[in-house]
Amino acid sequence: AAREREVTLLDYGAGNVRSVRNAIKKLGWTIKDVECAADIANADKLIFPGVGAFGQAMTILEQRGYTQALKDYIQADRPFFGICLGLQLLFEGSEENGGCQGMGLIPGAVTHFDVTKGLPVPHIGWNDLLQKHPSTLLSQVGDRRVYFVHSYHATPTPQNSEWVLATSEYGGEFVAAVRRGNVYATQFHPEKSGAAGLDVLRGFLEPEATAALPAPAADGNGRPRGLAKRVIACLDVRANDSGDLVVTKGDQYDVRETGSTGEVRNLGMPVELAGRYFDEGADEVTFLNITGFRDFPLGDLPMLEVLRQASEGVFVPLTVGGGIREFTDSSGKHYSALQVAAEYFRSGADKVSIGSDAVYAVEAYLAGGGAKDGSTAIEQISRVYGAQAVVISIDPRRVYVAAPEDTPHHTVKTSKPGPKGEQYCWWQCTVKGGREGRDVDAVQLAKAVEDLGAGEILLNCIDNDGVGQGFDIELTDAVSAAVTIPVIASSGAGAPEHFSEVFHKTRAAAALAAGIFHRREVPISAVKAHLNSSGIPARTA
Ligand code: 1PR
Repeated sequence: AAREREVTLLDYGAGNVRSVRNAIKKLGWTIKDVECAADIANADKLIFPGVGAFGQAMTILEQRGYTQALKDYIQADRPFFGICLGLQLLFEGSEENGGCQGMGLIPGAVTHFDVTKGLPVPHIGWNDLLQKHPSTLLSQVGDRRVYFVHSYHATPTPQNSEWVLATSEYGGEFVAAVRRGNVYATQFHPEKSGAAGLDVLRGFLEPEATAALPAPAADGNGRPRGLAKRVIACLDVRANDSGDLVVTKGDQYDVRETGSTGEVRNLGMPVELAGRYFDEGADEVTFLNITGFRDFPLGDLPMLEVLRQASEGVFVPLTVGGGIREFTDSSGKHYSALQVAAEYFRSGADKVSIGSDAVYAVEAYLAGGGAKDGSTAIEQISRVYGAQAVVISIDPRRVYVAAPEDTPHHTVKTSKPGPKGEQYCWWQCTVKGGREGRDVDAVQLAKAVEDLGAGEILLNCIDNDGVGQGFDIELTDAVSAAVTIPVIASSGAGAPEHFSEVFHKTRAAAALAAGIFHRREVPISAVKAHLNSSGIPARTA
């Protein structure tokens, strides 16, 4: 017999389900892993977090003999909770991977978001739920948003209406949660949806203790609705001169104190700060291992440990960057970029961010006339973990020219003329933490990495970093208008107004800041309140 407070987890090894495990543990439950089809049949409660691509997931389930066991379990109305792909697989089929069959339990097909509607795809971030019925699963969520990350979605139809528990809006209505009897599934990630998400998981695990409240009114008390613009807290991490990993912060990428000591600035401990930002309402937390370009990250066990510890208590998405590239260590052992990334995912990262290596990959891509051979880190990680798991961090620096003809690069007419009165500028990509400029511009890089399979762009700006005078609007506008994938504006936030400015004037989907949060100059809640009062949707709970 199953032990009390034990839930069975179907992890078919295609991606990171560490955060689901952490969330279950946080609620005081233990996990039994499915090792054979009989474990599915014998489960009291089964959680199925789908990760990776649709076709690959179906193939693995088939090979292990799980498909029939799952169908039988669900058709017998036993307690089941599918997450993300774990919802999509219940439908008849998906357009993903050129078309594949699903389990066929719910009528309808899973399709790609329509990119012609001008919305960034993947759909990443915190969105509102439109609850169709009262339920123990969702009613505790109330009016709070939940976290989505996906490029494909199911659509509510008259044929599947008996299943649809909640929908969400993104260029049209899509299925956010389904339910029939004891069978539930959500397109969103409860394990990444903060306190609201933990309430959803509790609603599944402990339905007897959870009341089905009436669905909240859809007007949200008049606040702006829909996909929230994300506010991300960033922790630049490196070893200080005594070898401890600390959160540091530079001005224009210089992280050392001025004056005779020249020490690496220390703004706190990474795990502690990540926990603080989760409590204060950050929509995501990003760790950048800023010396990763020279140190081998798998040799950097403290960073993996930071991630493990942070992910135990932080239930919003975690991104980690720095040193994601192939590497041969001193003993001659070779690691692919995919292996390095896999280690970060296993330790609790939801996304990895690639900096220098993306610039080299794009140089080769441009030299080859845009040919793709699948060998770059971006392609490899995107293929296995999905585009949404691959963020490209760009470190550009402004270069002034008198006229567009003076450079082959993408220029804009700038409102901030250069030192010699130059009217135009472009943004040069750099590698190694800004130490070396390359012959690639930020717009070129963004388009190329999108084509190579990246899911998101973290757009820093060396000139504005740490200056506190606002984001580089011209840069953010140029890059976010050039790609479909979401762009995170970064560098220069000094006040809540800088966030509303970048969202009003550009297509940025998120904005990231470091210094103002570390120094407690502006609370995250003040940024969110300001955004909402400016008519920009922001998640406040
Ligand atoms: O090249 O793949 O090993 O990745 C290295 C990563 O480390 C890149 O993502 C790169 O941006 C980052 N990095 C390298 N050196 C520095 C540095 O500061 N010396 N930090 C660095 C980048 C920029 C932002 C910062 C924002 C907001 N820091 O992360 O947090 O500018 O700051 P603000 O709000 O205080 O203005 P690879």
